[in-house]
Amino acid sequence: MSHHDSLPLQRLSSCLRSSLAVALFLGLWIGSVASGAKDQTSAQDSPAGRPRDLTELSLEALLQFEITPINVLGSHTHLERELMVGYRYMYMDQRGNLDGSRKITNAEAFQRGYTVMHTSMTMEMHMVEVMYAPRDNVTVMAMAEYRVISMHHLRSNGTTFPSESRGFGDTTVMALYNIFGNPREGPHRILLNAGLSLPTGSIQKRFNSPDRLEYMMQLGSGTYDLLPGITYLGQSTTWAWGGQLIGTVRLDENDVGYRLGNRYRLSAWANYKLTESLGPSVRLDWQQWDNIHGSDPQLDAKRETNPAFNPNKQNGRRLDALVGLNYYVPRGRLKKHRFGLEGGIPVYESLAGPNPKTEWLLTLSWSVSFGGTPALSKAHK
Ligand SMILES: [Cu+2]
Repeated sequence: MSHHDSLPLQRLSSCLRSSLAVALFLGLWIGSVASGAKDQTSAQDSPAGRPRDLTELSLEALLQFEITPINVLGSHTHLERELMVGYRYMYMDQRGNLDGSRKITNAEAFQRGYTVMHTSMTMEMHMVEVMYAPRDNVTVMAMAEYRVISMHHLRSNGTTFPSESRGFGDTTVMALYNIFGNPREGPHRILLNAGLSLPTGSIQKRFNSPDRLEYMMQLGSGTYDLLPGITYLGQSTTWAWGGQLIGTVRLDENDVGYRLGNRYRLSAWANYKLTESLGPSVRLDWQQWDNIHGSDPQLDAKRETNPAFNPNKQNGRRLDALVGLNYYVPRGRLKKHRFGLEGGIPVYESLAGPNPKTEWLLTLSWSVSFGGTPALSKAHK
């Protein structure tokens, strides 16, 4: 009785929705590439109408094509008076279960006395981001997110059932301070990230039942969380690389009676500027998170039915390897638009469990910047 046979309609519809999102995104992307190419011959002049040396133009474009690893929060800054608006879509697919770093079958889990197992879980996140730089060395940002999480379950008696949770997640605000290096020239820069996560996501979600959903189906932490971090950025005319260490530190216990474990994330990336606007990327992303302190009293009765209800079985760590493609539109009607695509798989994962194992993840992003002062105006004049 494979879970792949259960609920084909739900699986199909979720599959269709993701394919649609991907198709829409690729359409936008190809459209912008085409319109960029069309404008290429007609737009060699600078905004001031002053003809400019081609090599200088492409150097400016290369410097402007600041690579932004699309799934690393607060990993780029903007120049003075530049505003950025962006949208990101993330899809994460989880299938089967891990106990530690070992795969565990449903039959094994049932033998241990559990009565319900998760057979698959998907998470979709829609993230809207706004960034603004009051000065070259300070950028502030805010991000809101909407999550759709769905799960499939198998009972020890062979029956299956789905559950779903959707709604706004927590909201993040962050200030980024450039503490070392020149934001207009590089090549080496260090940023301090000072972030705060606001508890806008529900921690009391239910689905077709008076019973509250498990911890991993809740949409927020229920607490104010600090996001302290440090980011290193390196850049040459053909490469951009960097690393970021960021934590999520929970400040208090939430109203339900628990505090999510702290999270730590270490990311390192490299991005090659293939042309003045196209850059493939590679990234390694390490994440680890602690157990829950306290518990949701409404979930305690189910601790023995499934590990997802047990606050002491929520910690884990994971190393994802990701590849991506970034496209920056240097001129034309879609000037200053960026498109990004990044996908990856965990190369290592260990979970207190059994709990759902991550199979793959995919992020699509779009952003556009407005205003700001030209990159060369201060540095070269
Ligand atoms: Cu930005």
